[in-house]
Amino acid sequence: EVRYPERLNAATALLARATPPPDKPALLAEGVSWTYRELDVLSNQIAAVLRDDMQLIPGNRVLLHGPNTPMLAACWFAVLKAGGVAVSTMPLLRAAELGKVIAKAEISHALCDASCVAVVRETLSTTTLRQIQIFEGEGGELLELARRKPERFEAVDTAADDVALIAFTSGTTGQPKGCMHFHRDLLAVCDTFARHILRPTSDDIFVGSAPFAFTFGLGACLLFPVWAGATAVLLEHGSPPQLAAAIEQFGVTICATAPTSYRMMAALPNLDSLQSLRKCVSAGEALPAATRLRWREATGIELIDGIGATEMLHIFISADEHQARPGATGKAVPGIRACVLGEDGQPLPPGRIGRLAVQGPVGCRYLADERQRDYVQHGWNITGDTYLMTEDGYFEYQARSDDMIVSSGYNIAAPEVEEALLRHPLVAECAVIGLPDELRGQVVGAFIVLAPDQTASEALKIELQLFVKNQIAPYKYPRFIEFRDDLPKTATGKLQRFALRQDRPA
Ligand code: 3SK
Repeated sequence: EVRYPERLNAATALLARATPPPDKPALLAEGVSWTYRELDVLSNQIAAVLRDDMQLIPGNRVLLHGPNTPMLAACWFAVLKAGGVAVSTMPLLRAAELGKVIAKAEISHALCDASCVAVVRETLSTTTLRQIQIFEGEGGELLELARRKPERFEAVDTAADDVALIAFTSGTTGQPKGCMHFHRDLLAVCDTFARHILRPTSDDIFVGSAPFAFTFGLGACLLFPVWAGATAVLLEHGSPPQLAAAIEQFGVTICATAPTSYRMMAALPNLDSLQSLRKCVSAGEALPAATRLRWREATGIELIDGIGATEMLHIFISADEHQARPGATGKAVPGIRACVLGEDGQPLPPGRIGRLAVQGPVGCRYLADERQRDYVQHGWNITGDTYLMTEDGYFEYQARSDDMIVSSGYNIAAPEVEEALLRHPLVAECAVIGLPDELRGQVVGAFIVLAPDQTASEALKIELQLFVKNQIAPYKYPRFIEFRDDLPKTATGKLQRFALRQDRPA
């Protein structure tokens, strides 16, 4: 296990670690190339804006809202240098969802991309948010203020165990859970998954599809490249065609995205454009063996599969390209322990199916949430996944243990979609489940009982889909809708989602 000094600021530690030549490109985007020196200087200047113009006090929580851009990355480093706590949020969130996060984390400050500022402003009257600065591409008022600051900034002398970020996960109930991670945790994920499985070099060029708000993206698109002194290509939209175009344009060597993207990229007409790739990480949803095979046939590259969790910050079970085994996610990443627990909470022998439990340098610390005691039991983090461990220590994924739907790498809480549907006057009852889908892993499926005397129709399905999209992030809308006369319930009236799953459409 790697030991970190008691006083540690992860932003300065990461930027200083790889000692890349100052003119080495750190961040690339369409029309933008920033060296390590430029990233360091600008994050110093933004840290000064936070402290001097926005009156940030160490420990204050700062909302970072926008798509992955070099400016958002500079802001992220700046928040940590200023001693703040970074709370990155998904760019597509609606005001009601963002409001819950701001309230829960008691966020006081925001650095926001101009493209998303309207939604942040909508939350102002109902939350603790008081100070907002906006950036726009490589401009905006934040940049203007920052450029007037000195190039040097004395980063706040944080403790290794001070909270550096809060990452939100929507949880099964749609009530967001904030996962607090320390400064040392940010280095620990580099010293486990990146050091032992990914093994990047400073010559690597990374790209990924996940926003920084999803810690899979934060690691793969920012922490690991900077830790290695490598280069990160930042994409505002990480759709498969955009990923493929970026791989060709920038000569990307390491790609990190969900299985759905690999399936879609493998089907693109010009696979030659992917030839610069040397390593590909798949996470966010279970990797079907057929996708692994299809990607290997298309590119000659063996996918590095992995499972992580927002609670654990990054990937804890994985196998590199040489150790990969189809049908298994991998082994516990060096530095992390994993086992499968039975109903009695005791480790099961190999070959038995049970709840995955993980221990390592990073663990779950929910912000003021009773669900902490479900996640951490007897020192083990219970991830909510069902697994089997083989005799030789490979973990084979079986299912999610809860009602979370994972579609194209997005986590979607079934009850949150139900709540949105139930607001429609024609919906009397509904149940939402994940339906298996070849392309997306799962899709959101809704079973709806209409109000009395209402008639089901295709037009009504479309209306309900739009209705959901207008309330919550559009990727959460039900792609499949079925109208029913009633829904399966227990004697006490509790919805039986499992009965719908068994009885799902082909
Ligand atoms: O979903 C995952 O497997 C994952 C991977 C890395 C970091 C975070 C998560 C949730």
